[in-house]
Amino acid sequence: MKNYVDGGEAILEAFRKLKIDYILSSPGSEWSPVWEALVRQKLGNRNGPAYIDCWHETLAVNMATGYTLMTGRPQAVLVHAGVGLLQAGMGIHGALQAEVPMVVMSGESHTLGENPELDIEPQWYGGLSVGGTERFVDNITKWSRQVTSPHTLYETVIRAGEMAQRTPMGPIYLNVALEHMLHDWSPPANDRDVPFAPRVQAHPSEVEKVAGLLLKAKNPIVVAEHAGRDPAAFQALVELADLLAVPVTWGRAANYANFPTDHPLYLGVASYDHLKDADLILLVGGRAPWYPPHVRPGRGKIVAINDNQFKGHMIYQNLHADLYLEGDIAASLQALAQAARAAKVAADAVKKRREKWTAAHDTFVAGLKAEKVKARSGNGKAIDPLALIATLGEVMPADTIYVDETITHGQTLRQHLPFTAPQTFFRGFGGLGQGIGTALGIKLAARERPVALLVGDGGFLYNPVIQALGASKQHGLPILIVVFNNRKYLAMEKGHIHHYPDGAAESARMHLGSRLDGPDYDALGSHFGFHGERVVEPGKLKAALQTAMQKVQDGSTAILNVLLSR
Ligand SMILES: Cc1ncc(C[n+]2csc(CCOP(=O)(O)OP(=O)(O)O)c2C)c(N)n1
Repeated sequence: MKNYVDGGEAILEAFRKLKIDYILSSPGSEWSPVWEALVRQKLGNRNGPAYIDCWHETLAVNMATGYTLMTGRPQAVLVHAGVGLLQAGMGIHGALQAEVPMVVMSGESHTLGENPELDIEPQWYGGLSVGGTERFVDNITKWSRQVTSPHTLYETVIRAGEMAQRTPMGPIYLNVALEHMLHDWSPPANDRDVPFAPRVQAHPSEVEKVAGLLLKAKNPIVVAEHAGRDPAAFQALVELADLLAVPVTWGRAANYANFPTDHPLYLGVASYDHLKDADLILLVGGRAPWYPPHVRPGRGKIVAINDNQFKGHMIYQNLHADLYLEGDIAASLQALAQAARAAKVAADAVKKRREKWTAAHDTFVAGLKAEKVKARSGNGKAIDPLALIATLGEVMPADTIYVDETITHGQTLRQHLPFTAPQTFFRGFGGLGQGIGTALGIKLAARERPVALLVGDGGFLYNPVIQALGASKQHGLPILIVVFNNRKYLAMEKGHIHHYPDGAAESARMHLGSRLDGPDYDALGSHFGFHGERVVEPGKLKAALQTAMQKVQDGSTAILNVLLSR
């Protein structure tokens, strides 16, 4: 056996130094140098990243995203040349939007068979190599470049991993020539352990300013849009809210569980009516909190607390911020809590505030309950989406991680499911079709917790379903998939009617782009021996969900195809 110490080893060694746990990949022949290095790693019993082969590139990127959302640690994705990169593009765009760090790589040949000393496979000549693949992903990555030479390969990968973790976090793409990977490589004389990116904190003087406003405020309120992505920030927000009896509403476009839904200061999702009388609004992890953007939600001062306030991946933002606390969200919230503890807080005022908002919380919860009762009391013929959501809330264990890829049902499930701990809710970014991969990546990071993907029938069909189910089987990642099946792309119909309420389509009830005659979603898992059930009757829903959950707990993915009334 020959030991090739080449560019493949350089890449793997860089991944090891970056403490990457997984290489998520969809294969291409440029990766034989890395496969060689991985096999040597295995034969030599060396520690290093595990390799996961995926049958689709979007899936590979989505799994990396899910894993990083749970752990905070960036992973590596290897795809094939320009073609694999195009397939990966959907996931890369989602990762950019979600500010998820990762290193994505693909390669082409540069010599194309013209170097007599290097016998390159002929496929690279004649179309597979397009040149400049980094341009495919230029505006959907944080940074994308070509690796300049075999001599810069190792440090370029290290730098990509380090850069990806810096604010704004995001995917970095490297186009690496096959020839660079086949080239001999000498490990650096002075290699180093690469540290994770440090947390960057707001300056104490800025904290002091905001703490001053907060302590003076009579009616402060928190809008938490992406606060809960970091469990530490979730906890810090609970602590701060508790300390000063500041109520919290999740933002209108929350993609994470931001604050416990059973907390007496919790006011619901997008409960913006309360903002009208607020004299201070703490916008925590704001991305697109107000809609329409130009409408200011109240007269109170707005303080935006975030690490990355102005998101370069968005074409437009209007935060209406009067003040910024910039830096790690958890650290900012902890510093505010510390300042509040150090100051003399008017206990009476805080007590009164707590009573007022606890009453508002109770009213809100009673309203939710009434909505659920109504949804369940229907005519008994069809399952109301809220009846499904209510049943999920009853049956699923408290530590369930929900991954949401529904559309018209999304706001209802955010409002009604119990999210009492951090990392219990994730909603993906970007286009449809990424939910299963994200859920699998989350499961890979949290094997001990139940993971449930909630997805519309339309959204489900954009996913690489077979490939994802294959990954679930191959890598032992059982998840529950609940298809919210209304036999429609309902959002398309609603959007059409919104713009043409009395148009031809609505008058004739002829909505193009809306009808969806999908397959038996519950049967798709049968190829892998997975459980599936089609649920039509409301009376059978609970038992079906319990059975499906039992199957998941026994190690099998389960698909519940629930036919809904709307
Ligand atoms: C990749 C991609 N293609 C198309 C769309 C446009 N789109 C947004 S919502 C939607 C309908 C989704 O249908 P479904 O998941 O069944 O949810 P429903 O609208 O019925 O609630 C479509 C097609 C998209 N967001 N992403």
